[in-house]
Amino acid sequence: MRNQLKHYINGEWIESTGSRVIEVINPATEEVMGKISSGTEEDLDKAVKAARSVFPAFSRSTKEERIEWLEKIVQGYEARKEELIEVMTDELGAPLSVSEEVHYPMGVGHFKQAIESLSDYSFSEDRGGHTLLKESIGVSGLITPWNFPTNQLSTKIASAIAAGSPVILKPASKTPFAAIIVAEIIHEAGLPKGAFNLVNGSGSVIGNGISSHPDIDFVSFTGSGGVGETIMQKAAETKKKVALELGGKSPVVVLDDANVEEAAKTAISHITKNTGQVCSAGTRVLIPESMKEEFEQKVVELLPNYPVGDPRKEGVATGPLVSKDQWETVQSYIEKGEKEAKLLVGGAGKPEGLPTGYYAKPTFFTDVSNDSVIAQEEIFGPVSVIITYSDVEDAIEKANDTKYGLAGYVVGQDPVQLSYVASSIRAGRIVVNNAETDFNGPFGGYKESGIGREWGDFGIEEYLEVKSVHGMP
Ligand code: TAP
Repeated sequence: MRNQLKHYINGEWIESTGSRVIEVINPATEEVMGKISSGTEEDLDKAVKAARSVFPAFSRSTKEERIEWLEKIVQGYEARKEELIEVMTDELGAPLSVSEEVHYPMGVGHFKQAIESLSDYSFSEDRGGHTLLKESIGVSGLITPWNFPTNQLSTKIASAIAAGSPVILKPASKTPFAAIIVAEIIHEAGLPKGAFNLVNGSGSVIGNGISSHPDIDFVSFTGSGGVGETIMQKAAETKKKVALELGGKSPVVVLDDANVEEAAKTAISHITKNTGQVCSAGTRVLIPESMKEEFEQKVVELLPNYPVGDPRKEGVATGPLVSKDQWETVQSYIEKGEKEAKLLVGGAGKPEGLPTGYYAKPTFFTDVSNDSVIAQEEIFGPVSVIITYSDVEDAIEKANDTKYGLAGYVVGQDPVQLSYVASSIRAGRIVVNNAETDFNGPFGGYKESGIGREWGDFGIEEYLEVKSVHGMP
């Protein structure tokens, strides 16, 4: 059992002022793997006070000091790599290979990127008629989801440290233990007391408290659209800035010169990696009418190469969903899909031989209309829809016919068509032919996918205010 009933406030682990606890369930075994404290408003207040009191000094720390802290955090991450991988597998259900090849490098990658971004960053600029100063925004509240236990909080923490903004982190209650290890790593890195605080607890108490707290200047949130809306409303009371990274229903546009096998592999990997619990997953596959049959055959043929099973077992590509609630939500969408469209592969219920654990069958629907529920709503599970298009303009129109705009994917060969489609999709991140992730590429959404950007230079700027000084001596 991994119990941590304390919060990390002002440089030390302290008892909660409340006695309630939250049980954390391993989604593969359905057993309790540990407990955390359900923090109180008083706990949050203590953390805010600590952050507020270190703000003057932390916001004036030098670039070199910030780089040194970030470097020590990278070293700490590397030293605790194995433990982080195991914890993420146990609390989220990600296969060990996914924890090692996706979650771990993304977590540490943001700290490395912040070091690189900072090295070339200038917090002051002579703009002729005035001098521009970029200054820490103040105290930041970070609210993170469970689907990427270290990636989501690392991008926020790395950017905040780079900008000299003290933080209070509230990680998702379903996946708090990777965050606790990160807090221990940050402690070892020797940040000034109060610059980093971790308060565990429920969204309704700690998340809500962060959003409305008068001494918090900025809230960076990643999660569902509904909670994003609540946070914006709460933040409005004190006019604080918010950055919201919400969901998506991202298109994968397969061009008519694409290699069908590559296109099918791309579509499959979007719903099997992390069991489809990825905000930027490409879950609407747009294919030319002429390619439909061949593409469907390839999907059915290749899907068994991504086996579902125990995330600790070698060779498993797809683990369980994070929780019973998430499993039920996904099942209800699959049942809806069976009414709205044609089931190509997968379907409702648990995969054979996996009675325990929140496992779902990777599922593709075909003959899907872009205005159906399964084509418009974020399912956040291993479910994809195949939609046909007549020509590239039709593909672009359908790709953009969504309230979301987080990401888009294009698969094909002709560079002119690839770049035309990439520039026509209204989304914050486009990936052409499975290109590698650049940690300096801004991440965030158009439309209802959110407000603001994370990652790299743009991520740091979220934690900065700009000041124009006229007549600077
Ligand atoms: P959310 O409820 O949005 O949870 C995300 C974070 O917000 C968690 O830390 C949560 O705390 C906190 N929170 C909950 N209520 C809050 C409130 N009123 N004020 C402030 N913070 C609050 O996500 P979920 O329930 O875990 O997942 C539901 C759906 O959200 C998923 O099915 C998926 O569609 C979407 N989702 C999107 C993303 C991304 S990356 N965009 C990530 C996860 C989920 P607790 O953990 O304590 O509840």
